[in-house]
Amino acid sequence: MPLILYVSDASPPARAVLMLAEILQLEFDKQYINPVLREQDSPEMTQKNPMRTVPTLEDGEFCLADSHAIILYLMEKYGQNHRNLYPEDLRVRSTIHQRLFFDCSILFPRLRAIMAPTFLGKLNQPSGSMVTNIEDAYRTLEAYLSQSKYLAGPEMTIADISAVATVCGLDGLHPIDEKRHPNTREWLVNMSRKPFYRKCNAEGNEMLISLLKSSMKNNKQNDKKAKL
Ligand SMILES: N[C@@H](CCC(=O)N[C@@H](CS)C(=O)NCC(=O)O)C(=O)O
Repeated sequence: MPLILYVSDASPPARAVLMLAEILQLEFDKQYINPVLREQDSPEMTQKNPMRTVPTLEDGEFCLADSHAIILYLMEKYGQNHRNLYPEDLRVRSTIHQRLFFDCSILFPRLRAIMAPTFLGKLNQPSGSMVTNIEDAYRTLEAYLSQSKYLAGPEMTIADISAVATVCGLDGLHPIDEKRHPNTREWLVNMSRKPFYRKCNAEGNEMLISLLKSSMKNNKQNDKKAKL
């Protein structure tokens, strides 16, 4: 039975899974869901994933939500020949887990805090506190990346693949200042040159940024009209 992945090209966490799948040479039956149209709220999707988010993985009878959980599942099940992406050393592995939780609990929510109200027509530019939160996340990234070339050590791991899908979106909205965060900028440039990034992430990220910027512009015009 083929693996089914419910995705949206604009979704950063969906693209993180697609980048890993590209490295592992996994084939999916991709089912496209448009989160802006709330297609994830259908009864069928709600049953598969009560959180109603993309990506969602279906492997036979088994359904799994959250890109980080999906990435770990795919690594355990299909990653035997790519152990460098998820080394067995306890401390390295624990650092990888912490960086994945950092993406899940800090980085992505700070991008989503802009995405959700923008697509609902309620935001015409990131607020001061949104920008402060993004800068705070960049400071943490910079601290990690001043210790090592990649997020969990000298080699690229699943932590980098997961985080880069979010960070490129944040950078599109609030660019990483090279002077203040030189290691983060260098890491992003390095990651964005990798073949799996070009194939599975670059276009979707551009689509997300331009969609967000055009929605903000529309929201601004609508605000002006409402005030007339
Ligand atoms: N932590 C989750 C976040 C998933 C998520 O929020 N995805 C967005 C699309 S980028 C979504 O499905 N949003 C719909 C919603 O939250 O209702 C993951 O890593 O998969």
